[in-house]
Amino acid sequence: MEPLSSSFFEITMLKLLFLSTPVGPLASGVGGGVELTLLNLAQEMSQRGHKVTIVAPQGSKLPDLPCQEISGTWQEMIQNNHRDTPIILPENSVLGNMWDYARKVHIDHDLIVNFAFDWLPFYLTPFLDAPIAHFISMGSITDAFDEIMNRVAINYPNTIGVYTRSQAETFPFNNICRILGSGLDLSLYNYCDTPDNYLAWVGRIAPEKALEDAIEAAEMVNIPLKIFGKVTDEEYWQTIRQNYPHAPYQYEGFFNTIELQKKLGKCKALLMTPRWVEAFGNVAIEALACGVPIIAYRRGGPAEIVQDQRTGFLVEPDSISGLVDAINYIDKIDRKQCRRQAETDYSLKALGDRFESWFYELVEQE
Ligand code: HBI
Repeated sequence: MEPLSSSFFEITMLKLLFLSTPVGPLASGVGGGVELTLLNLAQEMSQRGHKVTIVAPQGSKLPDLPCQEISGTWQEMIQNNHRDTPIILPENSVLGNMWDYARKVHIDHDLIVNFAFDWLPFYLTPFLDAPIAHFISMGSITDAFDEIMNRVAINYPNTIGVYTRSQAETFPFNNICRILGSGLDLSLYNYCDTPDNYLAWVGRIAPEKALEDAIEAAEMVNIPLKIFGKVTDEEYWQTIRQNYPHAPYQYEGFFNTIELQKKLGKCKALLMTPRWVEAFGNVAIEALACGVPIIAYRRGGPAEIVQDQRTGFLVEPDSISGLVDAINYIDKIDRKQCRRQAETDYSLKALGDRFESWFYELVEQE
C-alpha cells in the first residue's frame, strides 16, 4: 500500500471493532480501569467520526454506543495466577464467544482493538485477516501469557500498546511496545477547592491493591478513609474487616463517574497503595481532575503520574510511615495545580490523538 498522506488521515473514517475485557460486563467495575479507558476511547473515536462497535459480555451498560453483547462464562481474573499457571479457559467461554463473533464480522472492519489481558486474542492474531491492536492493561503475570504476547510483538510490529513505561518494563518485549498513557473527559469532573476532613482510596478491592496499608495510615493519623470500588475478592475484604475493627474507614461502594467525582472531590487526598506494578492508575487522574492530590508508593504507573511535592507525594513503597508523613504535609499541595496537571497531561483529546495515530499506522501497515 502507498504511504498515506496526512490529509488522508484527516478524512479517513475507520471502522473499529473494540473487544472488551471478558472478566465481566462493562460499567460493572469488575474490569477495573480498563473499562473506563475503553469507554472514553470509544466515545472520543465516535466523536471524531469513526464508527466504533463494542463487543462485550452480556449485561454491559453503554450510553449511546453500539454494543454487541455476548453470553458465556466470564474469564477468571488473571492476577490470581502464578508465573507457571497454565492458560485457563472455562466451558462456554465468553472470551471464546466474543472472538467467534469477531471472526464473523472482522472483514467489515478496518481494525480490531483488543482490551482483554488474555492469551486467546494473541493466539488468534495470525488467524484473522483484519489487523489487531492489542491494548494491554496490566503488567506481566504468567510465563505462558508473556510467551504468546512476545511472539505477537515480534511478528506483528507496533501492535501492542501499553499505558506506561513502568508497565512495559515488566515484559520481555518492553522496547517494542507503544506507550499510550490515559485520559479522561475532564468536563465530567468538577474542581473542588475546599475538601472535608476525609481521605480517599479508590480501586477494585483485592489483595494486589493493598487497601490495608491505607487503612493503617488513616488509623494512625485518625482521619476517616472513604473507600470506593467494587469488592472483587470477598474473602480478602472480610479479612480486612476483621483485622481493623476500630479503624476510621467507611465503605462507600462502586459509583459511576458522575457520582464518584462528587464524593472524591471533597477528599483531602487519594491514597494509592498497590503492592504490584500498577499499569497506570486511572483513579489517579480522576483525583487530579477533581483537584485532589495523590499520595502513592513510588512504583508503577502512579510514580509516572504524580509530580512529587507538586500534585502529591511519592513515598517509599510499602511504607506506612511514609504515607503518614505525606498525609501530615498534604495541605502544602495547591489543589489547583492538580486540576491543571489533569488538563495539561490527561485530556481526552490528547488520549484520542495518541490512539488515533496508532490506529492509522496499523491500518496503513497492512
Ligand atoms: N483478567 N483474565 C483477565 N482478563 C482481563 O482482561 C483482565 C483481568 N484482570 C483485570 C483486568 N483485566 C482489568 O481490571 C485491568 O484494568 C487491570
